[in-house]
Amino acid sequence: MAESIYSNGTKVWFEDKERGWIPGEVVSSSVQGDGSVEIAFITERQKEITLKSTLKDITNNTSKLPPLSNPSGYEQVEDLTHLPHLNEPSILDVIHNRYAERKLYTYSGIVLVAVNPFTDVPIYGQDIIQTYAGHKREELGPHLFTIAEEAYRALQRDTKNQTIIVSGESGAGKTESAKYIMRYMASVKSNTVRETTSSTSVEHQVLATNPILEAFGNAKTSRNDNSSRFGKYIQILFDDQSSIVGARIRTYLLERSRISFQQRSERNYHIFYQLCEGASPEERANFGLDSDATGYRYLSSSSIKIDNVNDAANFTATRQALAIVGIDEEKQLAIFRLLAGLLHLGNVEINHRRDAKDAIIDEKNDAALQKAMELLGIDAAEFAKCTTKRLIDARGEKFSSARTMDQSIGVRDGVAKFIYSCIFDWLVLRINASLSSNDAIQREKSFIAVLDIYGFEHFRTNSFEQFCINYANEKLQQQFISHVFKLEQAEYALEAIDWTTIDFSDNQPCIDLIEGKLGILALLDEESRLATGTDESLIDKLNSQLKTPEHKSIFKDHLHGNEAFTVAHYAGDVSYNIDGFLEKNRGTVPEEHKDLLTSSSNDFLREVIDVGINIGIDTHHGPVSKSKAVGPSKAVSGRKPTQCSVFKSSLLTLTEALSVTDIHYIRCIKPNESKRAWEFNSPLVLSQLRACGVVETVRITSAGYPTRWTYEEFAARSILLSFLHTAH
Ligand code: AOV
Ligand code: MG
Repeated sequence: MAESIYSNGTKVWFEDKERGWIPGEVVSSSVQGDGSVEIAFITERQKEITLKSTLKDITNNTSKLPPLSNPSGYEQVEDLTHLPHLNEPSILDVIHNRYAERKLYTYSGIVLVAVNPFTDVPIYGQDIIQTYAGHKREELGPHLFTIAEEAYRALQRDTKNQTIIVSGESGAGKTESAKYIMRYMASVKSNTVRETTSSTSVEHQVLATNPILEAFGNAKTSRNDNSSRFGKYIQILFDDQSSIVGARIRTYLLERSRISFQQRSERNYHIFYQLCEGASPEERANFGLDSDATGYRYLSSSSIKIDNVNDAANFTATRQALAIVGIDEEKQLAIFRLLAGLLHLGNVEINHRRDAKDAIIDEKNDAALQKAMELLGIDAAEFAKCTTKRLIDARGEKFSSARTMDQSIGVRDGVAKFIYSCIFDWLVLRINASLSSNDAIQREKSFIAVLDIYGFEHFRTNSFEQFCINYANEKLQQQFISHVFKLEQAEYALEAIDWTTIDFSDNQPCIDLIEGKLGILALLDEESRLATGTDESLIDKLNSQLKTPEHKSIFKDHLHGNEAFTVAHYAGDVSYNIDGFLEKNRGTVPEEHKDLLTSSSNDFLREVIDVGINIGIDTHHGPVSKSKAVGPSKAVSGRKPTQCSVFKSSLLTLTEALSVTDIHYIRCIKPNESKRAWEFNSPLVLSQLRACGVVETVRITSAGYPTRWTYEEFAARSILLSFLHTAH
């Protein structure tokens, strides 16, 4: 009986380098004298292949024979778990077929798979939102809105908090998806509410947070023209009538290095270009701003323009959004004044004395210094002095020692990064103050949160930032694995189904390597706290302590010896260049500069710095739960918190917060590397499906017991299986 699974004409899949998988067909099959089956196939490339297997392996689905393709009618199933043959090529084929028909979304059990169209698609309008409102998942095709609607219904039904986690690699479409979901939440409530909605309604305020945070926290990278350089967890707060009453935002580690340096073809944060392009003549005069962004060192290393992006128009949009969340014209100008100050600061010339390495700034003649300090409200001579000299306090005796040119440049850029991240912190704090006011918190009954972090990154050169970003993605992956796989296993156990645990790639070893007691983060922090620590001593330490049998498969030898270390992530190996790790992790500015900033004559700068310092030199802010709604969590006293220690603890808080909500998953897929509309690169998609666990989720179900089958379907299938078992 079993060989009839591979009878003449049966369609199968063959692996193919170029296309991932190609169709093939059985041309003959025969049972041999020894009881094995010999099957001949022909592939779409007209190649003939003959393979052998035992009957037992065929029936147990453990043969090395090519996977079966599905009967017609299943080419575009809406839910992959409904496929009679649940295998990788079939999954890929369905997603591909649907994409070719302009269907971006497919369910894979509890996960919604979303493939980026890289072009505008008319499927997110108000009419569509209203179509999805109030409908169950089965009634309409897969869509972001079905997930949003499910979360909304669950909130109404159980008043249990909900989280929608959007994941996927850089440029896959997370931020766009998150925005559509937020828009759905803001407009799904009955029409009557929408009609009375004014431009300052709470729904509008919630939506206005997007252009603001994107202007200040997104930038063009080589992978995505609008790449999020921070993580965002936004809770949309609902009252007992399921109406929106506010929102609460928490952000995660904004990339700072971008302020002073960008890789080729990348940009600084959008807001700088918006300001240069969009400021009025009067503002320009006030800030001494040149409309030509190439005149600024912090902007000029990058490409200045992005195709199809109008920075001036976006500047108007950013300002409108700021006004909507209650940041008035005066405060806006105060922000822009600081940003202009940073651009001038970057242009401060730092040289070294002809006869020595000592750094010098020509404070009297450096126009950039004068302008920068005027805008920032700091004494130019003082700034020049402590930037080029270090003040040393040796048991009450004070003297100064010269910094080298490179050290001074590092200090100058460090100050710029610090001010910028304080501005970002201030913005988030302000947005939270207006969107989660006491009144909103009083009325808050439950929330729907959307998590949109930076996606997995693998550039030609990867540094501290990529390490943190990929670590965050590992944490999410871990969360996903424990949720889906462990839950499903538990479900099988409940149903008393005897099945052997199916292997799935657990990323716990990688998490252990990173955050374990003597892992990378611990060693990085230890070295960062040593006055004598350098990047070289760090990599030596990593190599000597982590090259152990325990970490062997995860912490890999690197070809370039001591320049980098390689981590085998769930989504692929990444080599991190050690250059700058320590400095970026320390993330501090010298005390003298902190003093200068906190005693600035620019009131707004003092306010902003105060926020940044109180938050613990980081973006670890915005309470996650109502009970903790007491404002920013202060830095742990004593030791200065490092960037990665703050990041680690904020991810821990996030994981805890997620665990007490119902979770919905959206997995975004990037179909091609060149951002081309409707182009589907099968191997690329396959590698993402594999990495993120979609294939594995299905593989578990393919063992024979899809959890979402009805009892009848399940029973029918079990009977069929037992029939096959007894047939040989
Ligand atoms: P990401 O958030 O996943 O990357 P984005 O959401 O910024 O990626 O998407 C990247 C680009 O893809 C967008 O700028 C759009 O041009 C396009 N895009 C994505 N989704 C859609 C959609 N549904 N419809 C039309 N175009 C879309 V990163 O933030 O880099 O990890 O750190
Ligand atoms: Mg994004």
